[in-house]
Amino acid sequence: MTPADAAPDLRPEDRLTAAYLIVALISLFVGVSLGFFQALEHAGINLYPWLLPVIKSYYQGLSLHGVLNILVFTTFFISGFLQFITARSFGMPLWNRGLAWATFWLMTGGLILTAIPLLGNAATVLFTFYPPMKAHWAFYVGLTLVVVATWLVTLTLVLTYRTWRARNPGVRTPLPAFMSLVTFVMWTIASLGLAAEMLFMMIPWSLGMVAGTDALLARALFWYTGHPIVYFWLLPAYISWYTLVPRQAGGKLFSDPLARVSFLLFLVLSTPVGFHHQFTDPGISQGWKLFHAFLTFAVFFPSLLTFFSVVASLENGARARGGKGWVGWFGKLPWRDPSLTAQVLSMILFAFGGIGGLINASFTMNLVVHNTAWVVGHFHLTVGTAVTLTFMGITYWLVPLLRGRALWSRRMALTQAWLWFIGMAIMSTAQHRLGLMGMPRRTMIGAAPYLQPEWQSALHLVGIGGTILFISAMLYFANMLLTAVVSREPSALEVPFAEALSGPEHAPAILDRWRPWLAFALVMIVIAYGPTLVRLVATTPFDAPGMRVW
Ligand code: HAS
Ligand code: CU
Repeated sequence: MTPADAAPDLRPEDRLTAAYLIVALISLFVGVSLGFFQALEHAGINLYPWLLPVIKSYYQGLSLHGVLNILVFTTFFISGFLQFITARSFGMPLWNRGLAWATFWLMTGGLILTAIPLLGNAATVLFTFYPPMKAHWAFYVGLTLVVVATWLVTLTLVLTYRTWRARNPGVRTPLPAFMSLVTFVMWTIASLGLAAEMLFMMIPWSLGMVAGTDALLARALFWYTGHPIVYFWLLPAYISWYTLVPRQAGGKLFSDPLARVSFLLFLVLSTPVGFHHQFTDPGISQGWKLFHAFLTFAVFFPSLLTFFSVVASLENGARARGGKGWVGWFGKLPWRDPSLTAQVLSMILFAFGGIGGLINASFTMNLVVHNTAWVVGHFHLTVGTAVTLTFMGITYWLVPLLRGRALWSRRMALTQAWLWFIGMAIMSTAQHRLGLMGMPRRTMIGAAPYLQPEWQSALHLVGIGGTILFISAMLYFANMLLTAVVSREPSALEVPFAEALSGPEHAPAILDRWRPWLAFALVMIVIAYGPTLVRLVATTPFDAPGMRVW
């Protein structure tokens, strides 16, 4: 064997990732298309009669929009991307390709099972599916299968890591693989709440095996998972910002050890904060809510570390390209590269999303914004931009790499990224303002008798921003489709892994160990959730009957 062919063939991993991306992008396509109708509805243009008989109501569309965009698109994209990144950064195939493919099919099977009642208007319960709204059992079972499949992805990553570790004792885990592992391990701990809600409450209840359920316990279990899930979406974007973007910007990562610290803090702090979604729920003591508020401020910190690292790395790249001045270097970033442009634009909006998050988390301030359009503005900057636009930016190199063909159009991609940035800036600013004026979220606002005249101008901006976003999305999907099907120019891209100014050899050994951090994470969860969950389980009467409100 010559050294050249000693490198393992990772094309099977590429095909697996491609399969995940196809499902992810189809889901996103349907999801964002429905978002367009919502934005128009807010601007006074009700096109829902056109969607009959497929989509029967605003709320059915909104349920599909939420589930497909933030549960399905994210989960499939992340599973495909992180398995790819892990295999590439270890330079090794996944532990067992049969298991990896079986996982993909299980996840897809779960998605199909979820989609049937959603499309049939039997699960119009929004992505949070709060009881006593009751969906068809297939909705809950399907989503549970998707979650079980994500655990199998964790298993694949862990076993791949152990194989690598056996061959490389004493070596620091490569940063991209380390971060991928942290992401899936964090998610596996975090998803236990959702799994418990499904297995012990929603599934038996929807199958008619038990007569009643309980809204508060279900919400507590949901948000146990529902906050850390946002970091399950965000950390893969951070993986790109830390380990790929610095190289794309022409520079190096500021510090490898600092990046590890940030991810380990997410492992420890992501979960014990879920009550910040339940500040207004009765039945949870103020003291525990306040404790979760403080821990939310703590989990803000690793994002501040990330802000610092990413700006330092971008600056390093821009200065290497001749950038000068305190802020002038920003213009010297390679703005003609759509992958980099999309991701840097997503960071800028995320800075504002983060500030809004702090306002949400501030207990008493939350009373002003809770359940208003403000929250919708917040999460369109975070998951709708930091995550989605970053993932789009990643596909601008990843899809050409997987397909072996150049991106169909660089200009179209650049236009797309800027339109997303502009459209989202307009739409989300308007949503924040509407929230402050008291406009509720999750409401077919054009049909609301209490629609206030002073909301109108901002509502029009929601429609305009939403339209720009829709155009951006269509440019994106066209470019992806043309790259996959029509593009003929060969491409020989590599994964743009970045080097670090301060490399892994500077990382203390504790940053490459698992047990202490896992133990710390579990202790935090037991402290933050134990007393409340034990009390709720012991005292809850489980007597709420199900309702179909649609
Ligand atoms: Fe959030 C509600 C608090 C981050 C998603 N959030 C939501 C909901 C979603 C969501 C979907 O405490 C609605 C759920 C529902 O349906 O009810 N959120 C926070 C806090 C953070 C935060 C403190 N959220 C996210 C992320 C999300 C996400 C990330 C998705 C991916 N959120 C809340 C709270 C609520 C909430 C309450 C409940 C509200 C309610 O009443 O219902 C923090 O993690 C944010 C940290 C972020 C930063 C920013 C760092 C910036 C970086 C970019 C660098 C920029 C560069 C560019 C380099 C500290 C890393 C240069 C910059 C220039 C400006 C030039
Ligand atoms: Cu949260």
